[in-house]
Amino acid sequence: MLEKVLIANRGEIALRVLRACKELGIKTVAVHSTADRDLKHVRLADEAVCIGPPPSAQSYLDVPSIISVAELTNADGIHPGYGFLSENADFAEQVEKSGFTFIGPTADTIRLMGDKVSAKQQMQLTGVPTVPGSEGALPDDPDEVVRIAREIGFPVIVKAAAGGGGRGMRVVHNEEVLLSSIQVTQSEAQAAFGSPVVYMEKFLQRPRHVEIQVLADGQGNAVHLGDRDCSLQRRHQKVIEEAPAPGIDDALRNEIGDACVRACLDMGYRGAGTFEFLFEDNGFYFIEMNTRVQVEHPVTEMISGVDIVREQLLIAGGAPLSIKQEDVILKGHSIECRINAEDPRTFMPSPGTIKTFHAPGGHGVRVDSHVYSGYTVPPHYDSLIGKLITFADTREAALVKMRQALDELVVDGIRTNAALHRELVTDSSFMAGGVSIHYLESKLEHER
Ligand code: MV4
Repeated sequence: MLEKVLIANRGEIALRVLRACKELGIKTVAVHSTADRDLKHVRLADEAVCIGPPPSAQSYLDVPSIISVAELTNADGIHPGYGFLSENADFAEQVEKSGFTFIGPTADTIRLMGDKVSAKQQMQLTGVPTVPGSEGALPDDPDEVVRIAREIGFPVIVKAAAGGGGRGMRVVHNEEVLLSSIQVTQSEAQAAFGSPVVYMEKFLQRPRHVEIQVLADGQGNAVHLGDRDCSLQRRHQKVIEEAPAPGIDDALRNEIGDACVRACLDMGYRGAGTFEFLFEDNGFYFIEMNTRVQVEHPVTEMISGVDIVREQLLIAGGAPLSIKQEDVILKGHSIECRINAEDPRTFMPSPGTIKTFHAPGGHGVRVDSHVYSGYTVPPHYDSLIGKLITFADTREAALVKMRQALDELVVDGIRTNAALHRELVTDSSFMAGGVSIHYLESKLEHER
């Protein structure tokens, strides 16, 4: 069992990790930048150490500083949260080489999944369905590339092997621009990621983003906790997520979930993880795996009753998974609205001091937020100030609760996207369930 965990993150997820540690009797160390002295988890942690100035590169991404603090405070584990160093294999490796436990998978697993070509190949080994496309990286021979594209059929999408999350990809609609598009994507990939390797897939035109949550202990045990629909997004930033994904029947959900579990066992996966799929015409197509806890993990917690962060800590402490698949019973429906400090028209970050903050509450309402009246949102980090999560027997009832929660929410002094959420939870297409990844952007385009 871990005794003291260093939380290498900030904001709501740092608070989420701190709470799970406290419940397990694990001591906590907060590391923070000079801009983050007033964060709630910094106040609540057993120890807090300032590691640098506001820019992330000099604080939350400063590996030597973070490892030094772990040494100085005698921490035994490091929780990376999401973003920052959470999917940095070199960080995980240095943490482990310094004698600490990285709360996540091994560096080798992070590396395998970080390369989108090797991740896809790993899935094909186990029989997780992937998007039809090139077998691995694209070859240099232009004739061969054209042959592959013809076989897939246009439109195709060219993606950087080192990309992910929407970075380094390009849709190609016909053969005339194929080779030049590949070259541009390769140059961009080289500049952005230091690797020109690209691969090709069939471009799915109107998919949904559906992902599967897993937990594995690296000792031969793994479970899935069902799916989440994260299709409501703008510029690859998720806005609303929900579990389960509407309109997908349990047999299909369990079939894909079981395939993800087999993939975990095959690669010796350890920790919490998410398999991302595109879902179209009732079929799942793997695109990427996230080897961290995700922003939207609470909706899965609500319908499964499993505390995902607690499980991460227990697994990292060496405990075998306490849950078996037959113990996982998914019940009800949960929705999450991400509340951002941003301009409602331009979506530009809107930092500043929150004069008044009132969180909603009541039966089936959860608020994961680090902010409070008088808190100043710094301009240096992402604009998420909290997550409103509701849970009820049915999707309709969870939506009713979300409307009420949004009505109760007060955030005065800064601009937020609360009005957008109030609009979305009464939008007839969203209410019907199952909109595609393009729905929000096209709605915003038509309205503004
Ligand atoms: C795709 C796709 C359509 N077809 N791949 C974007 C983020 C990255 N994780 C993969 N992405 C996509 N890959 C094929 N073969 C469309 C997207 C995509 C997308 C995916 C999930 C959520 C939002 C998205 C927004 C635009 C494009």
